[in-house]
Amino acid sequence: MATDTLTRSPLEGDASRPNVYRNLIDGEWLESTTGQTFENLNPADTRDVIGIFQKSGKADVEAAVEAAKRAFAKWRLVPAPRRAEIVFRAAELLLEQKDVFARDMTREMGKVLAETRGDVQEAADTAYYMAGEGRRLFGPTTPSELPNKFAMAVRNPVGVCGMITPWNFPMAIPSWKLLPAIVCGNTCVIKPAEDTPLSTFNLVRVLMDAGLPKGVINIVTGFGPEAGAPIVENPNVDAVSFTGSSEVGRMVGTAAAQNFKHCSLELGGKNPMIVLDDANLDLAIEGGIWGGFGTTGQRCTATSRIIIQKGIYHKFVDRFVERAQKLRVGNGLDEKTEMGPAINREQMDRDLSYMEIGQREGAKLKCGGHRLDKGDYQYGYFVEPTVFVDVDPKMRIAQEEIFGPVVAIIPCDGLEDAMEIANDTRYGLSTSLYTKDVNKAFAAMRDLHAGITYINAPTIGAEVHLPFGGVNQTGNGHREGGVGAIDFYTQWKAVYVDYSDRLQRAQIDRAE
Ligand code: UN1
Repeated sequence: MATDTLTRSPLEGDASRPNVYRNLIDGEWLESTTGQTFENLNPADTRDVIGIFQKSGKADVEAAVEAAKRAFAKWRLVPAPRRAEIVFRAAELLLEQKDVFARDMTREMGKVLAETRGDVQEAADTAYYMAGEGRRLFGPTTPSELPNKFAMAVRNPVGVCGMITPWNFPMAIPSWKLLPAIVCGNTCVIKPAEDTPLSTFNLVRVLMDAGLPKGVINIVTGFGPEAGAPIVENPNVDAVSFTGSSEVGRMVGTAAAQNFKHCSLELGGKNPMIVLDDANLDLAIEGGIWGGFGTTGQRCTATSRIIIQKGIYHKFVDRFVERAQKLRVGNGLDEKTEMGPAINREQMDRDLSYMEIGQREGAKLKCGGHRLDKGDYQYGYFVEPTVFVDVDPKMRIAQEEIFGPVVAIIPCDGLEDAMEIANDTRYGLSTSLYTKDVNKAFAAMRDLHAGITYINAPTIGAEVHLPFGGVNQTGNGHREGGVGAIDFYTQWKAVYVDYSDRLQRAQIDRAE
């Protein structure tokens, strides 16, 4: 790239003090105009301060948007294959530093190392996929209705894209948004979740090391009301992409609509896994444990309901509960740990409150239900893997997104009944069916009302080149991943070239 690049670094201080991270605006690392900062703490041990980050406000967002707007004038003219080469190089750099970034992420987010390595891998996978898109970005050519006239549609970038990202996939989800956006020629302002900003810094620094020009990606850290809302409301932001709760998503969508912005919302889930009598029971149990308790249940795709046919119900419940009780809960930096902490006190309290709600509603608590706060646990936000059985599908624990390690087990009569229960939700992200009957599998692929259906696998584990998103209140119809992301970050322009040398009126001058 001929343009300016920056290599390092937002860091300050010495080894005994936490690093101070500044906002990234127009290639400069800047303190917030508010003069305020916040601490990024390890949820497994809150004595561990990962870094000090800027508590930004509207003026910082405005400066970042201005920078992105200036950068857009040049960046949109860089040929897409050249833009994509930077993204390809970033993929290589991400994989070289996978272990370092995974450790940073486990420290700030809490999920176990195997999973944070997966999160970095998911960002690299997205980078490789989107790098390839730089040489595609296909648009159709099509015959004109008039002679000596050529017709085609080309993809143009949208402009400045604002992104607000969650803490549960602190590198993968920013990559789903940033990488297609920049390959398509857009520039970005991103506000990462206040719980996990470091992983976004790691991703963006890698892109800069790979040659990304200044101003193409700007980072503003802080909290939703002060640093997120001004992104959505800024009239110079042309598109907004948000992943988070349905509650906040509704506010983002409403605000974006005021200025007719493109708006992609990726929201909640209450994902069901159905297990029929003929299923491979061992496989279904392993799948349910991974889907329900992986990432401490903190995925929008988490398996939060398991719907089981009566013939195997008791056998499944006994063995599932036995496995859940044996899960090793602890600090994710320990390779033996299977389930880390909740992200913060608020989320832990939410988990604990649903453990009580389930009992008050009359569901049977089979295991878990408490905070873990003795010994090494005392400095973190740990809760027990929790299983409720004999859950009525109308109960709150079967309807509301908890975002924690709480699984509701519901009995059913057969596939029809199971699908009715599965579809009875305000959400519709991911669904799963365990069976060996191919006819039933195909009926479920058609009739489970959701954006994703797995057969003989749990509800988590989407791959980056397929569409990711859901129906109902899970979103507003857009998809991330794959070509859906390209659709969101481009807008079509229809181009007509008349080489007849005479006026030809469409719909009026009809060629013989
Ligand atoms: C999320 O939970 O917000 O499919 C994303 C999965 C992951 C992505 C989850 N690849 O579970």
